[in-house]
Amino acid sequence: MEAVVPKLASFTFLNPNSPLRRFSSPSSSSCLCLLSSTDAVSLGHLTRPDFPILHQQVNGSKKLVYLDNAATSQKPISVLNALQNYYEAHNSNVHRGVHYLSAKATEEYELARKKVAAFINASDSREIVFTRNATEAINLVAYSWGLSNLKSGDEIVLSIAEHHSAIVPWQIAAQKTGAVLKFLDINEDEVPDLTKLRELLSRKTKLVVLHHVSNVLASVLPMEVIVNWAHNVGAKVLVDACQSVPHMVVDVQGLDADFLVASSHKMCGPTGIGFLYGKSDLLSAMPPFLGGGEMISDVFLDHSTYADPPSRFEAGTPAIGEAVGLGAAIDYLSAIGMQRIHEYETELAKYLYENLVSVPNIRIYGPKPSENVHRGALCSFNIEDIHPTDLATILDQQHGVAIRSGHHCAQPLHRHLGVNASARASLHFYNTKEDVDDFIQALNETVSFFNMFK
Ligand code: 7TS
Repeated sequence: MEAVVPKLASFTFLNPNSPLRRFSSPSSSSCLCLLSSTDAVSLGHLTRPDFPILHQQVNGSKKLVYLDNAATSQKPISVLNALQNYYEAHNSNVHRGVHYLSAKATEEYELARKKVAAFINASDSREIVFTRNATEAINLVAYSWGLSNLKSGDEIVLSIAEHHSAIVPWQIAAQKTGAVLKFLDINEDEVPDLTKLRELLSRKTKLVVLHHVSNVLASVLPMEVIVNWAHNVGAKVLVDACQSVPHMVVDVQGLDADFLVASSHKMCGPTGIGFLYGKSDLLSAMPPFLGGGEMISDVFLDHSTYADPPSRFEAGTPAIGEAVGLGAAIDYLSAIGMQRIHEYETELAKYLYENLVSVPNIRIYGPKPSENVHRGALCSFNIEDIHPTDLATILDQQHGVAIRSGHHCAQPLHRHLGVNASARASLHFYNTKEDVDDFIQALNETVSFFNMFK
């Protein structure tokens, strides 16, 4: 069992019934047994009271079952509270004023950076650059590192299962530099083919861009091994950790990742902020991405000199309140413990898969779970002769179940799978087996409804 020791004592839960209120004192030993894996009460039931949005009826009087967490996660009261508190007590611009509020806002903004660094085990908080989201973080690397390091004939290795935000910026960088994109296929188990990856890697490879956990296939890549292979040919690695950082322990030093990106809104934090982790020697050698205030050292009429990272990459007024909210989300996740979240979600994902597989005429994408194959906490699927958007619409309107349908910003992957869209149910730690049961029952009823018209 993991020792769950809250890192910070300061966060608060407005919900008086929240079991996690017990975490508000770091000296409280009761939390260790309350959240042990032998608890009769699941992590989902324990944490649900902290998410006000989950306790509502939608589309008339249907209980909301929220299973669209891969698109965005819900926010606990402590995060909502941190945002409100920031705007009520400390709102000001950062890094510029000498007055009290500006100093407070700067302190909170920089504390959030430290929390992100600690959360992913970066060796220095200056290795964390705040961006609008993961997409902007990838673009930052593509425009700054890519345009200054890639030349004609260099190769960038990606997989066909990447999110568009990990493909399109590299298409642009390749068009501008003459670099070539090499795509890794998925194998018959529907995971990126790692045997082929070894064949694709060569001295020409300058960068490998891969997801840690796929937002469609739910496959989990052995990133530590991949980074090692890439480094052996002298390539850098950018890890798209959008679907891993919110759900498991991610250790950038353990992975030896060169760059890693994630979005706050998928990790119970606010929208409008994400981050780039970059090794300090790489960030220090990179030119600015955007020009403006706060990213400079000196400005003359004909040229400027630039600040050190991370300021060099944070032009203009940043998302200060959002950073504070992200810090609160990290406190919340850390108080539960990422290993515990991962274990709970792995069980729940298994339960989802096992129940989903018995739905008539279903095709679930991605690897089959087994003792050696663990899937992320989501299932993308199609049911014969039913369009996934029709399915998602009926599930929402008739049953209050929120899932996503579409290509999930992974068109090349869907094309490879022979479809142009899929339905996707995705979990987070505040979901319960009852949510899965409600979803499966609603899905079976919806399938029967559509079958009446066959
Ligand atoms: N990479 C992966 C693996 C993702 O799942 C997403 C978002 C992104 C990058 C981009 O994140 P953003 O915050 O910059 O937009 N994925 C999804 C999804 O699967 N459904 O909606 C957003």
